[in-house]
Amino acid sequence: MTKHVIFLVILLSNVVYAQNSSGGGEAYPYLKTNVEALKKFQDSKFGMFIHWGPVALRGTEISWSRGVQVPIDDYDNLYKEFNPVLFNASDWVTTAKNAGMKYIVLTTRHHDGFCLWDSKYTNYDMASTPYGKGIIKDLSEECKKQGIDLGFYYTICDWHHEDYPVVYPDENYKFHEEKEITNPEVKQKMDRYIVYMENQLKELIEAYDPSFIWFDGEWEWAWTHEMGMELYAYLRNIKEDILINNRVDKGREGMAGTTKSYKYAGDYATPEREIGKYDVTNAWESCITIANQWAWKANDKLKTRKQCIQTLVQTVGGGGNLLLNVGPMADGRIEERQVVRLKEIGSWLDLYGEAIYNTRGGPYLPNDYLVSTHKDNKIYLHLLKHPDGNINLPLPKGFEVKNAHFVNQADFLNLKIKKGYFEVIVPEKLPDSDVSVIVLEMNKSTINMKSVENDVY
Ligand code: FHN
Repeated sequence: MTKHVIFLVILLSNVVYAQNSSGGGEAYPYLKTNVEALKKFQDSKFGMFIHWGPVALRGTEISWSRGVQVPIDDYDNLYKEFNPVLFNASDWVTTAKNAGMKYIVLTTRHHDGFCLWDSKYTNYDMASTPYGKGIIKDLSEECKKQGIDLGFYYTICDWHHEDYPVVYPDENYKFHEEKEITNPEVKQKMDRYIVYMENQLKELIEAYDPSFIWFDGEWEWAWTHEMGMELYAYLRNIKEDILINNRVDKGREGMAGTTKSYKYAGDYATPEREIGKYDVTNAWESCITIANQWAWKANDKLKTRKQCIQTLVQTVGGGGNLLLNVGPMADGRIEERQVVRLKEIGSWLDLYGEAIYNTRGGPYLPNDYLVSTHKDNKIYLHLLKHPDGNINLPLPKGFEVKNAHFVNQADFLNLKIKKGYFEVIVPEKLPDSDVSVIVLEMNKSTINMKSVENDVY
């Protein structure tokens, strides 16, 4: 029996299956996403992405500037200068909490191959820097202390590792090249590289107990669909309720991040640098930068408070989570202007978080001025701008609107109930300059409410 079949026999006995995710893909059709873990992830809505490494010393993009803006030899020796003496796990976690974020995903190893923990399997890691130790233990302990979930970004492609066959930069580099590994020596090295990854991932999971593994770098020819499904099953065998994104396999559709079909492994989809398409059936999470670069860059252009809050609302209203990225500086601090921006988002969530956390997207499909979420017996209408008039919405079958008011305001808004739809009379001035939220109190629970396909908006 393969190493995972035994696991499957155990798994079939006692795990609750998720409804709408593939989990193990076609090689492991019964290895379904853990539904409790997925529910907690989807309830959390908002996380902090952190891209960090010795490259912060140069302020260029992590991995992609290696051999381009920064000569390879210079880049690969940055670790010898890397001494983030101002790194403080409590500062990072508190900054995330103050933003209203419920989880953190850290780049443990990006395509440049450098490891942010003291790994038994390489010396190209934090233990070899003047700082002399990993940062993940402190971060993991602080996350547990503050009730924040922790996830690990882990790249499949590693342009520094001697056994990984694809290099970047290269004039012939292609993102999506179909190529078989025919050379026996390359095959042997790739097999050895897969063992390296398995060993490191096991090391990370057993030592620091992450809730998610956030794969990336799966697009290159050396990584196959079969390898992806095996790696997914391998990880679920180590920690049954761990969540693994769809970049473990080859099923995502580019930056849209959606999964082509259930034949591919992964528990949630990963749109990148864009708000994912409306999908309230399958779990998804948009990863978007608070600035332009993933890694820290001096004076990088920061998104405004309104852009950040509207991005969060549009992501959640579409049925997804938002993973908002910060790039800490080489000394270990998150720069003050990013801390301030994050706190501004947190202040909005202090007022309107009930319309975000533990909700699900819809039932009304997003348009240019409105997205919606729902929870318990409430529908929340998030106004991205004034609708220039009133709001006319179809009444979901079997439901009645009992009243409508802005969140945190007692005064009811005027409602006109008509046949099959209703009109909300919107005052000229909206209460919030970023996003105003109207709550509709319904006659019953909205938990099984279907999306409303209708253009009466
Ligand atoms: O190449 C990476 C990039 O540096 C960054 O990590 C993003 C975040 O998801 N993913 C890849 C680009 O798609």
